[in-house]
Amino acid sequence: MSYVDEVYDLVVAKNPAQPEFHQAVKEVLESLRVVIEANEDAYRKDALLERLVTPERQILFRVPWVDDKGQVQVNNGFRVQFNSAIGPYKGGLRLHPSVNLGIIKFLGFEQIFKNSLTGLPIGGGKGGSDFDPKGKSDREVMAFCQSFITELYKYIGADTDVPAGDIGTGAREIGYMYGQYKRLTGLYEGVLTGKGLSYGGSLARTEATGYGLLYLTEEMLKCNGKDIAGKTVVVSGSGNVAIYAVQKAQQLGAKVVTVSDSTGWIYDPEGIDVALLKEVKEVKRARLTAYAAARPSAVYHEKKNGEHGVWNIKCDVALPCATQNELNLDDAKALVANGVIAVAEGANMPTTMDATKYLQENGVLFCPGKAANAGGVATSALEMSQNSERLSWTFEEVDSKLKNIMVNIFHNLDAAAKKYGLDGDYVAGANIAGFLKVAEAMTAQGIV
Ligand code: NDP
Ligand code: 2IT
Repeated sequence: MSYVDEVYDLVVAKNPAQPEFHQAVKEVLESLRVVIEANEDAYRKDALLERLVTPERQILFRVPWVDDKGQVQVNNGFRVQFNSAIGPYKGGLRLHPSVNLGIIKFLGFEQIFKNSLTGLPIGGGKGGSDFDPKGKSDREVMAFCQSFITELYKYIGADTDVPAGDIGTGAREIGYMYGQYKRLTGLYEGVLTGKGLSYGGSLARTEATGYGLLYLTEEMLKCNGKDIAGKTVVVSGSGNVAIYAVQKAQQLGAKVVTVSDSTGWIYDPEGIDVALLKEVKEVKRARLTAYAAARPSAVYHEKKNGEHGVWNIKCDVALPCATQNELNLDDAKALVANGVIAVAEGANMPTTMDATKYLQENGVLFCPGKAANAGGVATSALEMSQNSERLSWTFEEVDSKLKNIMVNIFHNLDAAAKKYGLDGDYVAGANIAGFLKVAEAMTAQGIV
């Protein structure tokens, strides 16, 4: 049996009931096959793949907090410190009821390659909790965040592990966590990114993932003789990534006609009104029904079971920006039937493996999340640099560095795909380019 298949079987056997983790590992290992097989004996002797798929450390903890009725609530807390070969662990904290160890491991595993692709010195990690911030008061969210950090602070630090936002963790949560970390340690250091601008945050970090997604998409289209201007775009999600993807797509001359949340989706043929979307989502923390109520051109659709509405709308470019496995084979068929030319993932692993294959086989330009959404973590690394030198850069400075990073990522994965005879397979290109740097660092550092 080939080394790649052996290691995949081992992952499934050793990590039962973690389907998302298996999926992430399978996708990466499948595309590394050509690289591994060229050097199989050396990699096998060093157990390089076994070490790559096994987190360096996993921290699982209890998070007790008191709700507004005086009732004690208990959540599960997680931090998976996956790989520190090329830098301190770096990756977000997800707060969502669906969070479990397998979800955090899939995200942490993806993060290793994503962070490598940025070209910046950051290792891979991820964390979070099954706490649901939705419908909670600010005081309840603060109580949870303080309890979460009261345990996690022992394991993180500006030079060891630097968490940030993800689903359910935005500026409010990062603020409460930072305050508690500072109180417990007495340190004013860049231990978290996505901080507010008044206490060490970076300009353009809020916008970075969505903007970066569009910078990369623009470059991918350009290198294939196409232009983002004038294109019709469908976006899923209406959180941090989606909002700034919509904004940048419009700035680049595209028309975005959809957004969604977990209960429904909007079709707005006039183009999404970003100011209204921000008011509804960032200020009022309301549902998309509030957007539809304020916008005559918008039609709201309640989400029906198993149906992912936005992918049935005719478009040129599709940008899934909500969550994992939100674009399946039926959705891919609908997109292809409607003439889609490009799909780029703002979310982590939003496209199922069979859907990815279908899109690629039908000539759709497809860029995976570990490359397309790397602008968020890249700008987090720029926030770490600013914190270290105790300076703040201008919006234009950060934004132009972000754009350079995204353009470079595209060219690196394109070149890696070509080098291994997989021209146009950007999934393989991203996995190979991300892997090679980490593998070289792991090999150089010996058996650790
Ligand atoms: P937010 O919490 O700001 O927004 C998430 C959006 O996705 C919301 O519209 C939410 O709807 C929807 N959503 C979340 N879970 C589900 C679900 N299970 N089913 C349907 N819809 C869902 O998160 P972000 O925008 O930060 O993150 C979105 C994606 O991008 C995630 O995959 C994340 O890992 C990834 N990402 C984020 C980065 C960042 O910098 N923030 C960087 C790189 C990747 P509702 O509000 O109704 O729950
Ligand atoms: O998935 C991701 O890359 C993020 N949620 C951002 C991580 C970070 O450290 O900014």
